[in-house]
Amino acid sequence: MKFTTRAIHAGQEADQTTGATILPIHPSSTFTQEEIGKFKGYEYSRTGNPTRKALETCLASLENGKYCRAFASGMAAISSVLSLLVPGDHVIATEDLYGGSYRIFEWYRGRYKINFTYVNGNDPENFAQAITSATKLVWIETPSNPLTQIVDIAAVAAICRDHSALLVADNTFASPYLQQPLALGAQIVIHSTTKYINGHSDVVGGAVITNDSEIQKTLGYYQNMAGAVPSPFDCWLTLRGLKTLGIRMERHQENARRIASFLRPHPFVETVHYPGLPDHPQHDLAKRQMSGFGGMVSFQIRGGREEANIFFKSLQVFSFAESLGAVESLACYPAVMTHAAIPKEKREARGITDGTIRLSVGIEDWEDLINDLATALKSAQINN
Ligand code: P1T
Repeated sequence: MKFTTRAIHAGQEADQTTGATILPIHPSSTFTQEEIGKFKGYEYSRTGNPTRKALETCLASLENGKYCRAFASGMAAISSVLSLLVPGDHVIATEDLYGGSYRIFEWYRGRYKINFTYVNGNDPENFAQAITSATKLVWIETPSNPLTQIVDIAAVAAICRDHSALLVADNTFASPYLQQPLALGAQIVIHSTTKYINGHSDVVGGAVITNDSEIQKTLGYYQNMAGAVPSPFDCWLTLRGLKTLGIRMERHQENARRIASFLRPHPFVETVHYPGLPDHPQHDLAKRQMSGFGGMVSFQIRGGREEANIFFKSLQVFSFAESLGAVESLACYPAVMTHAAIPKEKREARGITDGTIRLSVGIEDWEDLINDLATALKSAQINN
């Protein structure tokens, strides 16, 4: 079956006892057992829950994976993958990545003697240069947060294979609708389901998908042990959001394409980062490994914090807020918000300056979005 059919039906058959067409929310924390060791597949909701199971089945299907574990946040999903590491292991990560991922990596470096090397993800050769016999994981974000850099998943997967390292792809920006890293050779896909997968800014969640039964087993052990599981209601809301992922992504990227084209020649805009622009350095690669360019656009204004602040305060349709991937448009200031955990010199060296603005383009009418940006840019420019 094709993508949207699976998004609507996978893991969500009619309820066997009542015939309810829509999956019930199972809030029960516990499940009555028939006798010692005999029960209907569920014992206790930290370990497993039917509504969570439906979400996990659907997400595994959409990533073309065998297994999925859902978590209470994207960060909890990331923590579960880091539980595969032991002291002395080495991890290579893309240097453009979510500030919270950087924060937890640095925590692991300090506390657990795990070494991290950050590389520019633009060129697979950078991964080949950094890889050692101690490298256990290679962690990529593609498109990356916030500068939308693209990593060649298949090329990096081949390097990982040669060195027995696991390739982990954070697929949050693309969503499984536009990119499926397992098919390109990654062993693990993670998501902040808070973003496009849920799509309505009303749930925080995460997920890990894999085809490897050993990894699945360890993640399941960790999920039950650490207990950062999503509530049944959050799983249900996420499944509801997921049904429209395909049509939302089409609209997100159509609006993003128009906005990137509007920003590109604007006199107060220095650079625009959007993989759909023909002059994006990895436009051709994005075209090859993705089926669309997504809804995230970032840009540098010809100004700094003061001008950026005027821009944000002038917005009427875009909300000035963290997060991304929902139906409403959001504008964010990475230097102080999503990427504040990265020290200033490192952040600026990686291209996130006081003039960097990130847009999560929603599904509103594009004319209203462009008018909003035009007005806010004008206000910021006058002040410059
Ligand atoms: O916020 P949470 O659901 O815990 O997910 C963490 C996370 C993981 N990976 C990527 C690529 C992310 O962007 C995030 C969260 N990002 C934001 C909150 C943000 O505004 O960028």
